[in-house]
Order: sequence, then structure tokens, then C-alpha cells
Amino acid sequence: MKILVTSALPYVNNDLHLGHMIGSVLPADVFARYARLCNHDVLYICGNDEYGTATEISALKEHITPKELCDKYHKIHKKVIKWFEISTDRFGRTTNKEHISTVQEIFLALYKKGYVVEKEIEQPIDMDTGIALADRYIEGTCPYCGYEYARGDQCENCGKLLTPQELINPKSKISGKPPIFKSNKHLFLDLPALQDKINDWQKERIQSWNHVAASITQNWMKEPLKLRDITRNIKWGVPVPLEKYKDLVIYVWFDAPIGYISITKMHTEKWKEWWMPENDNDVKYYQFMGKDNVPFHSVIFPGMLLGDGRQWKTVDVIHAMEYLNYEGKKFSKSKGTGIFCTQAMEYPYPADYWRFYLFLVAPDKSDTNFKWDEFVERVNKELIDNTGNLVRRLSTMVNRFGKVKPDKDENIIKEIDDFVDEYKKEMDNLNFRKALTLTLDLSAKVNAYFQSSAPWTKLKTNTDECNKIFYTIGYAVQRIATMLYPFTPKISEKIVKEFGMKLGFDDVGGFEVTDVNFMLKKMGQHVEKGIILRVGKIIKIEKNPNAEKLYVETVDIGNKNVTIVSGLVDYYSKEELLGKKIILVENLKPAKLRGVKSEGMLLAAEAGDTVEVLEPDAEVGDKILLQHDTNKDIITIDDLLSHKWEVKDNKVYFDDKELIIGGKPVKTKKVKNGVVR
Ligand code: B3M
Ligand code: ZN
Repeated sequence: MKILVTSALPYVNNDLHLGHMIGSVLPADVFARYARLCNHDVLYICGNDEYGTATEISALKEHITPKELCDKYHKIHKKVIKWFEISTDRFGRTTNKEHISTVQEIFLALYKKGYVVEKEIEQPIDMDTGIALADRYIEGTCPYCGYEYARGDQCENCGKLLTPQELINPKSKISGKPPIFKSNKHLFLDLPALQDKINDWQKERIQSWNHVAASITQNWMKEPLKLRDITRNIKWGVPVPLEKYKDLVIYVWFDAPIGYISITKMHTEKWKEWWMPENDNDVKYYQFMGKDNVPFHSVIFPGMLLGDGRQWKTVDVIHAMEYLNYEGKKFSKSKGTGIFCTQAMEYPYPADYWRFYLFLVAPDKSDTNFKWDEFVERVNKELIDNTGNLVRRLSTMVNRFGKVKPDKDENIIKEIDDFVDEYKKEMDNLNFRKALTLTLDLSAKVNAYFQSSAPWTKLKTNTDECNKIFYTIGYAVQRIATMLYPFTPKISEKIVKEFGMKLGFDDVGGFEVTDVNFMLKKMGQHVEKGIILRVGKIIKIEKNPNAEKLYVETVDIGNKNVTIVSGLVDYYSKEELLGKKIILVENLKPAKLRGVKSEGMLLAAEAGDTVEVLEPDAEVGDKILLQHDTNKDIITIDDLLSHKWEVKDNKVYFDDKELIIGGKPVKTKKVKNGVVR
């Protein structure tokens, strides 16, 4: 059977982070690799989504053309994709030469059938640049849940789709000023007219989608579908192929999914075998994406293809992920939270370790967390101690023993095969985490069998018995390597290479140690580098007995208490400070101040004679890592002060960026303009 796999096309100007990886690209890759193991004919397509306002604005900011911007970031994305061992058959771009014609063709087909209609709408325009803003370029408060940073297209917090007009206090993300709404003629996809077709289409397949994809879709379909605007007044997009609308381009969410088709066209002349198969059943099509992309794939894109009316292949199975958070916080470039892929590539760990852990915490049912401590522990214990040691022990023993001939311990083999069957079932149903855990369970079982059958006691006396034990363990190791392969491809390849075996579910022949190389390096404890700011609360305060102007404070920072010394006696009474939330520089080199050891320093704003302790609107224990150039785990006062700390209009800035902790900006009350120390 032909298996078509696509993962959502990342915006070219986004910095890919681990959440993007586990949201769409990694599950698609794992599935594609698994399907290839099962000898299916697989095509895995991904690439960059390049058109739209976002690109136009980023280019403006970087003083280059949109095309230059796309070229620059596409290169970086390609590097990331390669480093993470993503096995796309093609990682393309929506600015490829087939794209414009394919998009215009589908657009015209819909137009001719009357599924594209004209309407006049109000549009947000940026006051300073005059740019017509994409909805997500407006930010404001969500009218449904009150989230302050909701975007004009969707609230990231509650998931509701929004229009910029609905936002409370809308602001342009370019200028920070409220947008001007202006009336313009635009074209709309007539989803109400397509409603029945879409309903029937969904009914046939929704039961095989994962829970996240199905429930988001069902929610969406509760209300009748509305007209959806599909044009924009910007330059960087696919031109509308109609004279009357020649100033408009097609909205990026209309052209992007067609990228799956155009990138396939760039990849193979036989693209029709995938996208217009003779029988719909000749191809099974799987799509992978983060939850915010679901309606575009489960309603709008299929609606477009159904309306177009040709024999398009539409998606059979949709798999969507919830969000991965980073140590309890949303990934955010601007807030400095999370690990971005290019950063991950700088750690001394192979991609397989990241892949392995990411699947153990994959957010397939609810949001989950990336935690460094857990990452280190689970890789060391579950991958290296459990599976790694099994392979090493077998290798050492077989190296002494010599060639191992096929001779099975039937009972054990049956147990192993049961695990494999169970694993396949989970993989077929896209339950990747379960499949991976099963593999680790099998590994633990085989380790126990190794121990209890104690082949080392029989190496000289009972070679037949030894051969049987080794063969059985070798068989298991080959299966484990195969089962791990979608998740940790490089490690799996090394394992089978060690014994001259092949990956796959075919029979395992005899083997011997052919390549004594297998070693997995343990991860060290993770030490954060940079300036660590932590929210704490002053729970005890007294005067430093040796110094008039100094207080000694005990600060609760969530997981422990620390003692600090600060020169605030002239500015605050003890009572005023007790119970206050403060921002602590946590990794400052401890220093003795007049006989008392200070294990950090609190941040205060200063202007002339006024000193104000910074009080964050955040929870005790909240943290932010200001990475910047500091490549140290312990910093000095000089390191700290080598950066630019400022208060402007009651807002605090670190190196010209607003200081945000616990997701909220830090604000001052007394000091309007000044410095931070
Ligand atoms: N570029 C959104 C994203 O990167 C969008 C996906 C397009 S899939 C056709 O999350
Ligand atoms: Zn909301």
C-alpha cells in the first residue's frame, strides 16, 4: 500500500522549538519510519510555509526582501530537520515553482463553481507602516477567557478562533499601537455552501483520528460554518488570478496546505499517484500537526479540495498534539522560555536522546512538560541502563563465545513476538508513547532473562545451551532495535551493526559480533547557564548585626529558602519588606557582606534617591533565564552589571527587551524612569 505522510509546514520565520518538533514533525517521522519498516511505499512530505504577512514584516525588520528572508531561514530549518534525523522524502518550500500555479488552479476551480464570493470587510491596518495586518499580528485580551496575549486569529490559551475585532484592547504587533480598521473588498471561501460535503466527508473518517484532532473538529462543527476570507492586501503571497482583484494575494492559510501537493510535484513526476490515485484506497494519507492547526486540515482544506471537484486525495487520518511546555511554561522566544532546536543542537547529546525523551513526554492527550532533570534521568535509566546495557552485555559475551546459530527458546520467543504484535497495534493506531514504553518493558524483561539464565556459568560446559540463550537474546535485541528505530534511528542502526544483523520484522538469522563499537554516553546533570532570575518571597527579615544599613532576609524560592543581604534599611522598614514578592538573581556568586553570607541579590529600581524593590506579578518559584552572552553557571556582580538594565515608563528592560517573568511584564510604581541594580 502507498502511505502518504505530511507534517504541518512550519512558518519559515518561526524559530523551531522542541514543541514544534514533537507536535508535528517527529510523530510524522516516527510513523514514516515505521511504515517503511513494514515495507510500505511511503512518501513523507514537509517543508516551509513561506508566504504571508509574517514573512513580509520579518523582512521589513531585518531590512531584507521577503525572498531573502525565506532563503535564509529555510536553510536553518533544513539544518534542524537534518540534525534531528527527520526522514522527509522532501523538505520543500511553498515558494517553489509549482506552487503558484497549483494554488491558482484550485482557487479558480472553486471560483468557477461559485464557492468563492466577494464581500466588503473591515481590516486592521498598522498605523505606522500602513501594512494590512494578518489577524495574528494583532494582540489583545481574549473575550472568552481573558488571556492577555491572545492573537487576532486564535486564542492560544482557550483555543477559540477569533477575529481581530473581537479582541479587547487590540494592538498591532508591529507598532504596538491600536490598529485602524479599514473597509476593503475581499474574497471568501463559501464554507456554508460546502457544509454538507464537508459533513459527509468527516463522517467517514473522523472515528480514526486521534482524540485531540477529533474533539477539536467536533467542537468546530457544532456551529454552522461561516464564510472564510481568503485574500489579503499585501505583496508577499500568491496573486489572485483575476484581473478584477489583481491587487490582492491569496491568504497564507489557503495556499499553505496546497504546499503538500506542490512540494510533491517538485519531488516526483508521478505526483498524481499520490494526489489523484485511481482508487482512493490505493493511498492512505496521514497528517500530523499541533492542535492549533486542526480546523485548517479537518474542515477548510478538505472543503477546498471537495469544492474543486477533481479526484483529489484527502486526508484519511489526522493526528494532532496538545502543547509541550518547558519546565511549566509556554515556549516563547520573546519571553526567553524553552529550548529552540538550534540550541538543542549545541548540547553534547545526539538527536536520538532528544527524540527518545520527547516521545516519553509527548503531549498526545493533554499538555505536558519538558523537564531537564527528567530528560537526564530517563535517558540514563531507561535508554542507556536498560537497553544499552543489554546490548553491551550480549556483545561482550558473544564476542567470547563466537558465532551464534539460530536455535530458539520457543517460550521466550513467543513472549517477545507478543510484545512485537502489541507494539505494531499501538504504532498502527499512532499511540507512539505506548509503543515506546512497550519496547522498554520488553528490554527489561530480556535483561531479567539474561540474568536468570546466566549463560556465563555455562560458557565452557554447555555450548548448546549457551547458543540457545544467546540466540534468544540476540533475537530480542534485533526486535528491540527495530522497535526503537522509528524513535532512535541512529542508535538502532548501531545495535544491529554490532551483530551484523538487519533492522526489520523478518526472520533473524545467525549472528556474531562484527563491530565492537556500541556505547551510549550518559548524560550529565543539566546546569543552566546565563542569568537566572527567580521569584521569591521574603519570609524573615532582621538587621545585620554588623552593619547599620543592611538587612538579612530569608527568601522562600519555592524549593528552598536562601539568605540574602541587602542595603535597604534607608528605604524600607522591616514590616514593609516582610511578605513581599521579589526577584532574586539566583546564581550570583555568594559573597560575605559584613560577616553574613549572601546567596543572591534582589533586584531594585533606582532613580536618584528613590529605591523600589521590583515586585513581580508572578508565583513564587517562577523563573526566567536570561541567556544572552553569559556562558557561565555562576555569575558575578560585574557580569550582571555588564548588561543594560533600565526602567522606562514604569517598565523594566534588560538589554532593551522588556523583562517578563511568570509570563507577565515587571512593572514599577514609584520609579518611572531609572536603572535597575
Ligand atoms: N505554518 C502554522 C504553523 O507553522 C502553519 C502550518 C501550515 S500547514 C499547511 O504552526
Ligand atoms: Zn481565550
